[in-house]
Amino acid sequence: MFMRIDHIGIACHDLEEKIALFSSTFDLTVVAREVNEEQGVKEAMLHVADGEGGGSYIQLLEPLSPDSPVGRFLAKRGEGVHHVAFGVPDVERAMAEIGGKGVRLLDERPRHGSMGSQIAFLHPKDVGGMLTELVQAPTP
Ligand code: V0V
Ligand code: CO
Repeated sequence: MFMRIDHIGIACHDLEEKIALFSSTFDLTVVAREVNEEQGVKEAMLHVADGEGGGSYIQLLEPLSPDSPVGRFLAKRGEGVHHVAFGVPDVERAMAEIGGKGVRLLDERPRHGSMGSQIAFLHPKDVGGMLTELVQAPTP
């Protein structure tokens, strides 16, 4: 079902500060930036490696408002790992398969994600406390 870990999402208060930290500590390069109003985030993707069907990344996330998924997470838990995203060949098929096992889907249909991807989230309470994202990269 999964081709690779697409990205690890890190919640932070100050995107520019954390870009500087991750680039200098791990020698990573920012390959994309986006403001995603629907998800309530300003985000940056730092390239880690290339894998089957696409790359793997660290995704740094700053909330657009306190009343957003990442804003609420920061208030409750502080900065740190927010979600794990898996690359899948077909996000709708993965949603149907995983949803069929009783895991709650947080999205009824795929949403727009970073770098032109299609994404959907699974409820952390049904996956051992890990907020899980499914990512279908755009066809090249
Ligand atoms: C909340 N909980 C988490 C969590 N966020 N557990 C693990 N990891 C997280 N990130 C726990 C929380 O502690 C509560 O447990 C429970 O889930 C309900 O959370 P809540 O406090 O009521 O918080 P809400 O209202 O924010 O809801 C949480 C969910 C929400 C996960 C449902 O954040 C959501 O829909 N997330 C999906 C969208 C998203 O995260 N977008 C931002 C990334 P207790 O305290 O009751 O035990 S955007 C992105 O990744 C993009 C664009 C991309 O990759 O391209
Ligand atoms: Co993500």
